[in-house]
Amino acid sequence: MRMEKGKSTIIQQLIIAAMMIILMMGFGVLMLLQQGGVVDFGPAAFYQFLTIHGTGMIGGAVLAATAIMWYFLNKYVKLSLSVLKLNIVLFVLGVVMIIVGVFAFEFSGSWTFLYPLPAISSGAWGTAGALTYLIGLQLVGLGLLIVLLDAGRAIIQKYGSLGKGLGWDVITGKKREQDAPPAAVVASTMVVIVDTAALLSGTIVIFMNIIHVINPAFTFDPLLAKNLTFAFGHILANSTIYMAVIAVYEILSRSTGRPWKSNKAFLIAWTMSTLFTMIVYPHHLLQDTVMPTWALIVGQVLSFANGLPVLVITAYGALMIVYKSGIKWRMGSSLIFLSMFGWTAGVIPAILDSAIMVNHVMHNTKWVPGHFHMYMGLGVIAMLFGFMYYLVQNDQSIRPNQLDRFAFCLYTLSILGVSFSFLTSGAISTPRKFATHFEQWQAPAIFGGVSGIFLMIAIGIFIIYFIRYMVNRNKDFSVEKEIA
Ligand code: HEM
Ligand SMILES: [Cu+2]
Repeated sequence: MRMEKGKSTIIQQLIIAAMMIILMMGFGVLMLLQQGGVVDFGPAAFYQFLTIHGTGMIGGAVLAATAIMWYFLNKYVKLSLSVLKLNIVLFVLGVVMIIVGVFAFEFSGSWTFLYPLPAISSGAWGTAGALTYLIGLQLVGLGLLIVLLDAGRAIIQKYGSLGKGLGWDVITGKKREQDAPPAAVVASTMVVIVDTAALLSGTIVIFMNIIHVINPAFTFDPLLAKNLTFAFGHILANSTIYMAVIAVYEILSRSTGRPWKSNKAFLIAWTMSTLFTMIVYPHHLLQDTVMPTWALIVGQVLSFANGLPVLVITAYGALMIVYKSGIKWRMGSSLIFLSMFGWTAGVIPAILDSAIMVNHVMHNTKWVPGHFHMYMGLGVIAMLFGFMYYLVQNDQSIRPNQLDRFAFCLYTLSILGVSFSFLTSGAISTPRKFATHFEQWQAPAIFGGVSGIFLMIAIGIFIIYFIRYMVNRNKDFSVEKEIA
């Protein structure tokens, strides 16, 4: 049997992403154990861990989510496989530079690299560290940008414009609902739009940082830099869910044999989230009193509504498509269904936090990592491994066994453990990004660290399944060759 075109590249990409994610979890565990007073690497190492963990996790999630988006979008429009491969090369090059920057040259300015921090480290790192880190990050961004531009090109070629990719002609009644673009195309169009904006902001601010590091006499407006940086970081991190959610649409509709219809409500929800995702980033700037008040209010108010339209329409759709469908729950569909729960549950503490009253108390506490670990860890990560199991399930005799089902339960419980550890710490006012904790803050951190170890075991079992599949597949190929 011949492989679908591009599938082995997708698999390579998923393996790189999955390996990165489990490795980065290791740094997460080390941080929690340090905060919990169990181990002590010193504050400098903690901030290196924080930097590599934040960058690596977002990078790994983006890489995996790109694989999901590419795989399904490619069924509707013609994408370039060489561009996808080039992205992997740029990604790996970039990650190597980032690792060198963080561990060899000790850059530890966090994945938010807030200007002018890369240039003023009080001796913690030098020019070399800042430059390798920033250039590495730029390479990773460049890889994603070319994949998105190619996707945008393909969508425009087939549907006429990005607006039509979002189904605007259906919303305005010029086209019938039955002829609306498929859900995968709508979601990809949204991602093309928001992530191109994010990557352009990122590129500008990374370049300005690079010039400033080389020549400190060159300065620029720190407030502008902060706006660009958080537009970049907020949108990029958020968009992982909008890429990965394509797996929900495609896998649930294939597993139930029912189509996922892009009706008007669905299209309107996606257009709203496209807009909101791009304009709510000022919720990261609430402490910058020099920001125009209206921008802060818009960011704050719309944060309530940021992902909500798409979340509601997707959660509702997922329930409806599964209801009385006689679906057979396999690892892929189970993880995908679980991810909907993770995404929904993770948004609740985020919405709480975007209430100004709550934000006054919770801002910069571990409540914040609490909510994003829940929706990334139980949302995006579940979508990613759900996709992985799905990709493999029809291919071979290799079937998930008791161990995989055990891993499914372990994964669910332990990521909840990690998330609740953060939320509890936040509720008792533990600040985030602190290398050491007072004694009364340590217990939740230790609990989270132990949960994180169990989480790594669960993810390890997922990865082992995938590796078993790879080994089997190679065997199959050699058999094929022998026959040929
Ligand atoms: C075993 C699982 C994990 C553990 C134990 C863990 C632990 C941690 C810890 C201790 C921090 C620093 C918290 C602080 O500010 O005090 C952190 C930050 C962070 N984590 Fe995780 N994490 C895990 C999984 C993930 C996943 C799956 C993602 C995303 C896909 C992720 C993304 C991030 C990001 C973006 C930050 C913020 C970095 C920064 O503030 O600069 N983590 N994590
Ligand atoms: Cu944000």
